[in-house]
Amino acid sequence: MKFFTTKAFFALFFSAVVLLSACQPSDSEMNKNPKMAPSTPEVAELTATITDDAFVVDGAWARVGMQGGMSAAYFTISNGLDQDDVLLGATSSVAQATEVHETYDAGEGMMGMRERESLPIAANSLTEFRQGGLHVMFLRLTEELSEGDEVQFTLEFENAGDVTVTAPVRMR
Ligand SMILES: [Cu+2]
Repeated sequence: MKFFTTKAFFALFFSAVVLLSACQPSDSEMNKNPKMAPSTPEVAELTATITDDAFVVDGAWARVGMQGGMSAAYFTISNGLDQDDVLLGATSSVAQATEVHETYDAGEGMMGMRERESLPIAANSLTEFRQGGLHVMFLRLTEELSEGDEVQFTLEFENAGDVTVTAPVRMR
């Protein structure tokens, strides 16, 4: 299930307009207890599984973007520890600003996105950053991101500390 049509999705990333229309509201972005029977299509599409006793960021990729423009990175946070954590922020050298964003239903068929300065990561949970949901946003790219490039960014967690992620750049 795709949350955006291709056209709307490109509008999100190549337009300065943050709000856009004709998108379906975002469902749950945190999929807790994925070992249980999936209750939504989003959970059913999850390919990552929780690794016991490990804290892993997996499956990362980033969207192509023009210098001065925007891009975003997607990945899955697998917290197989028995300890809750908190994502406090993200940094990178490819953009003048790197932020943790969530997509939200702004009402009247509009979708918006906004920064999450503190995102709880529950013990024994999978948190999927995906198109139309949570993402790491690169604002004002300092270089062009082309297909085949790799982007590095660092996620800052309260307990897990800094986790540096390498993400291949793709169109979609
Ligand atoms: Cu964003």
